Amino acid sequence: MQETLVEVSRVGAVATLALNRPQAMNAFTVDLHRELLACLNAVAHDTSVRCVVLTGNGRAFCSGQDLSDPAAQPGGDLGALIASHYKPLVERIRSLPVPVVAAVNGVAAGAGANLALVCDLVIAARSASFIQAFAKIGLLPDTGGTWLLPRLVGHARAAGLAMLGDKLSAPEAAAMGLIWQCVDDDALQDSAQALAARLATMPTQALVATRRALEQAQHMTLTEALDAEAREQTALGRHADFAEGVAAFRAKRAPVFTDR
Ligand code: T3D
Repeated sequence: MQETLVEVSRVGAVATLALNRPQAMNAFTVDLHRELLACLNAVAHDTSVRCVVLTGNGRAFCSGQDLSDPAAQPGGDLGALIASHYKPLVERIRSLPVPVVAAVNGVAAGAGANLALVCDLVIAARSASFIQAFAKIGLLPDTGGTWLLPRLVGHARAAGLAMLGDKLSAPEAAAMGLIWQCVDDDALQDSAQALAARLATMPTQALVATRRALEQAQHMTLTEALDAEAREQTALGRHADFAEGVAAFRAKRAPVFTDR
């Protein structure tokens, strides 16, 4: 029987996708890429899903590209592998119509580190770590690393992390603002589920518009960003969730958001 490379589970409106190649520290093969993308597409189209948690089975979150995979051997066309698998994966996560929480349960190395960092909120176990392992094998950060790192922690730290490839502990990552939160190991999955359940009750389209606006504002002037905020706000102002938010505020009750 074919091994399930991504385990999918559901609690309420939260779908959890767990990378499931623990024997290889959840390293990416072409098959894992295909299965993860299919799962992300499925949750994107399932309107009952309002938040996604991405995590790993076993002691790693993800160790990046599987270095024994025939598709990634020295001399091969690594750019083609990125174009056909890593780029679509990152773009799928960043365009998902619901927020995505990375629950980093162990080491996140190479593309695995940037897979986590591309998610909306990253929560990590205290014993987890982040390694921009690329330079150690003669590569540069991919899977969005060159774009993400300076935006998250500034140029000096981005260059240090990317060029040295040292292991950064989860507490250090939280302290430097690379990730949202670090929690005790045995609290990770419950904390990630609680965070996701909270996001699932929130106005989904506003959260996704926030992701989009934060990203787009990076290459805008302040005036352009103000205009973009006005455009997004005009659209959100016409959604049922805004009406519900205001009605709930006025009635001093909890809102029930339904737009997705
Ligand atoms: O196509 C392209 O290449 C372009 C795209 C590149 C994207 C990338 O992600 S490049 C970066 C690739 N990843 C790495 O370089 C990380 C390699 N792994 C490590 O540095 C270490 O394994 C870890 C720091 C992740 C964990 O270290 P440790 O000491 O906890 O465990 P370990 O003993 O090294 O690994 C445990 C097993 O997992 C081991 O297998 P074995 O000996 O028990 O049979 C090891 O070979 C395997 N493993 C870990 N990472 C990978 C892997 N096997 C294949 N590929 C891996 N990336």
